[in-house]
Amino acid sequence: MAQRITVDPITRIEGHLRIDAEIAAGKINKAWSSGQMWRGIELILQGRDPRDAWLFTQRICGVCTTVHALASVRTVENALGMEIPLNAQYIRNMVMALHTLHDHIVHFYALSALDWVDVVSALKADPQKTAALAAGLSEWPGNGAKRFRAVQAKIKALVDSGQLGPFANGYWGHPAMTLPPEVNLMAVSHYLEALDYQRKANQAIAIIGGKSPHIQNFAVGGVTTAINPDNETTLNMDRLYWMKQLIGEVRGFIKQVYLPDVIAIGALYKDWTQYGAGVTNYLAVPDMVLDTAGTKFDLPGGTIMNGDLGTVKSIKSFHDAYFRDNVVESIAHAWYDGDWSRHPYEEDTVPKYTDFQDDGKYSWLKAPRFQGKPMQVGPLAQVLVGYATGHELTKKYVDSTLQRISAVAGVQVGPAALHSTIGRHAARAIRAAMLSDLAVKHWQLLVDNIGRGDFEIFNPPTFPKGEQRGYGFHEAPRGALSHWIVIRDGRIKNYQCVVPSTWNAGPRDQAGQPGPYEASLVGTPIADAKRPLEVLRTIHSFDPCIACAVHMLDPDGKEMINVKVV
Ligand code: NFE
Ligand code: MG
Repeated sequence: MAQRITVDPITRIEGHLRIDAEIAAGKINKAWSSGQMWRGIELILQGRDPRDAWLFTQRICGVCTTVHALASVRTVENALGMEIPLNAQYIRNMVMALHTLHDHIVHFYALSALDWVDVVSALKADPQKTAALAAGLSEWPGNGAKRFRAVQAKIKALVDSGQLGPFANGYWGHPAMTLPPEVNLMAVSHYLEALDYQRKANQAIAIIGGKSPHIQNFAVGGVTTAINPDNETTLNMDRLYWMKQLIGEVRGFIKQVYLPDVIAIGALYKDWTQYGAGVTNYLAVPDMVLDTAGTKFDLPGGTIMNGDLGTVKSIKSFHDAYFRDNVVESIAHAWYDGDWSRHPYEEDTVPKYTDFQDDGKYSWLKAPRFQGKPMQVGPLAQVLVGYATGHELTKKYVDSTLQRISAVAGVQVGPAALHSTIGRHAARAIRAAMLSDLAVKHWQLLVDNIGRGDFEIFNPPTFPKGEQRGYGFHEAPRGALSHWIVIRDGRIKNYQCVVPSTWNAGPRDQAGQPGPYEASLVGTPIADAKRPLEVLRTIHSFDPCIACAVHMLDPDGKEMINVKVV
């Protein structure tokens, strides 16, 4: 008989996510992903000035704090047919890249590494051997035996005190935790260092964005970051070089710690390249824009269908009709009134809660579809689109990463292995490496442009009478994010956010097609139904953010059950 498990809430994520899974013969054969919170930001926007939308939408999330700001200003600019100055593009790109670097570091270490790394096992490691192993992976100066011994002493003090602090409630000693103690010790040491480096990325954002989280320097039409090399209170060379220093430090951590860790851990868990593929239709949007109109980009976007890289189709500009015309959201299984499937310009958001119904409505998330198909979004989508289109930077990092994984694993690991739980981690680390290079590049583009005497940052928007429609996208840390606006006489008539975690975590649609989380769990073995670590591994590999996905609050203060086995 099938056994049903409910994991509610999934922890180490933003927001409230419930996963239900049916297990038969030791494997998941059916799964449901349910967003358990609702916020209604889209409704708050109705009737407001479109120039304010970015400030409201940015509050959708405290994790991806910049991404809705960026998507929103692009959306209004698209509706008004505006271009923005080059400096504004570069400044927005720097915010985007640095935010992503911060986010990917936090995700790997704080939010998902402990699904793979057994903290308690690190006590058994030999620090000398750990240093030798780490030296074989990278030249990071923090990888000495002295440091590892100190980290081990810190873990021991925590364990002896009986208060594990951030490491409480892990599945320590779980049979699916198979890393050698030395790798565990190295990873815990890097977990602690990651806290410093994610902060440095945020510090760089604050220099250019006023503060972080939640930057203050965007505007419809550009940015409000005044540039004057001779003024102490504006963006000047002093601040730019401070940023450059921080970018360099973060880049060092990504190349010498994060990417090598993912390579080592991915190789040692190579079985997990066989699980978690789920939906292999992929969607990514282009980003790191290079011109005023949004027609040239440093990171490519497009779609791939059925895991076949030969089907790749590019999304080329901020005005791309292929993207604009093919997005819909379905509410057939979501707690909204109706059962329609509509284009975002035509949508509404009318909450209507029922209970959790396996075959009916069971989530606050809508189900986005592209040409009627569920799509997986995120770093893996962008990396695969780049790889399929021959994008040089992507190819360089994918090929070298797969070679290094193969060397550690002792078997040839090819690009097909990326369609998996481990593949999502590998792609995120690859994307972080690419963005650390691009942050340096766009810093230079900004400095060169200022050096040419261009201090322009803003084109004022004007709102004509009547109706305008527009959309804007951004490749956020969790994937393709788009906002859609209908403006009427200078006010917001309709505003819809179609968000990365909604693409990935959304429920079934009217045709019964499961979303990416749901599909990815099917076939996953579960060693111990009372401690479903494997569910966490695959769900965390997407980097869930439910605040983004449903843009709300749990109003009824329901009891939070960790795991319920029925
Ligand atoms: Ni709140 Fe966010 C958006 C999502 S970006 S984390 O948009 O999903 O990574
Ligand atoms: Mg929405």
